[in-house]
Amino acid sequence: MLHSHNRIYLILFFIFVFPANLLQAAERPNFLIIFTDDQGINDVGCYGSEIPTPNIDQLAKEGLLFRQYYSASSICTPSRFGILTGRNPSRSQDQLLGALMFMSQVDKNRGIQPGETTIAEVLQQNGYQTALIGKWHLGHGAKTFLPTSHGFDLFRGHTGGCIDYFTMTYGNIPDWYHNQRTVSENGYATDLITEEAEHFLKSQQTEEKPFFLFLSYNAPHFGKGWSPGDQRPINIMQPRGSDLKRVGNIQDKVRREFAAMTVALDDGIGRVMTSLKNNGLDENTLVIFMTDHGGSYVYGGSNQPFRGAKASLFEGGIRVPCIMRWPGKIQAATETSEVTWALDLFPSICHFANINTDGLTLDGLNLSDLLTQKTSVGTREFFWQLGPHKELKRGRWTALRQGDWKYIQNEEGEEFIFDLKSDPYEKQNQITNQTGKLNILQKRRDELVNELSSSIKK
Ligand SMILES: [Ca+2]
Repeated sequence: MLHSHNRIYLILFFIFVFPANLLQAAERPNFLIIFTDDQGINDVGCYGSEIPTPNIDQLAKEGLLFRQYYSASSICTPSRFGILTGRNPSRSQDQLLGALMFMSQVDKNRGIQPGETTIAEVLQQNGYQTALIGKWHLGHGAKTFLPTSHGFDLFRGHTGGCIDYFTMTYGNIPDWYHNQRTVSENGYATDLITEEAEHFLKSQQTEEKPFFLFLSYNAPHFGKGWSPGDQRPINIMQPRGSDLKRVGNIQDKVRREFAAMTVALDDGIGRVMTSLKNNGLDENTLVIFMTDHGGSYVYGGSNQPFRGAKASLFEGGIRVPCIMRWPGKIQAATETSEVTWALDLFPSICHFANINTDGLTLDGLNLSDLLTQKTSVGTREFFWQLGPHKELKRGRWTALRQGDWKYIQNEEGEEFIFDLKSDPYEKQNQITNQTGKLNILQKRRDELVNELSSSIKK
């Protein structure tokens, strides 16, 4: 039997010399979220697109492909707020229900506020190394809005909704950051983001901490060039000539340009996955590929056969491609039609990182059993809201999915009810023959609007 002093020394040894969190650190997984911009469900090869995306398709061959996965919004800023906070964007302090505009004076004072808790912050506090590479779009006026103020050890990328792919400026304003400072870079934005990710992954070989990398490509979103004649920024497609040749079979000019920007993105994803493997990290990393919302037809995207697009709440705006890959944990080459959304990532990641989320108000579910054992997540209820946006001439939308039923009210006040089980492409509006259902869903929508806005953190 140990002498009581010895026993105390032994206990102290285990607490201080052999800390439990070091043991856990070796076992805890890394997380890599590959987040693309305005890439619709018909803009990914393995979902049926004519655009070749062999590297994204490879993720599906090695992982789980989601058929009913939703983004938190059909617009960039609220979608990003949702995925990073695990909370419905309607709960955001600044009511981030539309796109933050880089040139707007009002939006210099709006963004993700210091009181909001991000997944990066929680992981950082629990011993993870955290990085955001690429697009932010959650605030750009003050340091308090930058990723480094919201849990990211490293930020390399841009704060606005898009960038000139060749000059790393928004129009003619520099918007390429290294942490809290703008830096000048030459190259092609998609490649710079890829190279930065490769650099980060290489550094992880010798890093004791597990990592969380939010790899947020701006592609295949249009670029923001500068019109010298008008002296103002303009939206332009920015493919490279060499990439255009690879998709020369696509007849429509804008679609071809979008496809060229998409193949460059897919190359980048391939390089990042190679880097993950070459650095011996891929077995212990959960890789999540998804897009921020549906594509815009004006700029070459496609959500066929689903109805609607970016900035609408029909399925085409919010039902997005999503693939998760984790060798040995998630079965390869599988699919699921379980109804899930971006807000499920926060609690799922915390589960795998062994972090307690008690005390946080989260709007998603832990998907760990679905991922590793294909357990059903049951019936879900999702609510989306888009705010009016004068500059972009957009109005307010709300939508509610309850089980297979979906209610939508669009910016003109028109209402729709669809049974997604029999009508996933939202062709049969059942507003006249489902009046009972209409009343239930309208009432629940009203409740959620009030409940979520009253829960805003002050
Ligand atoms: Ca977007």
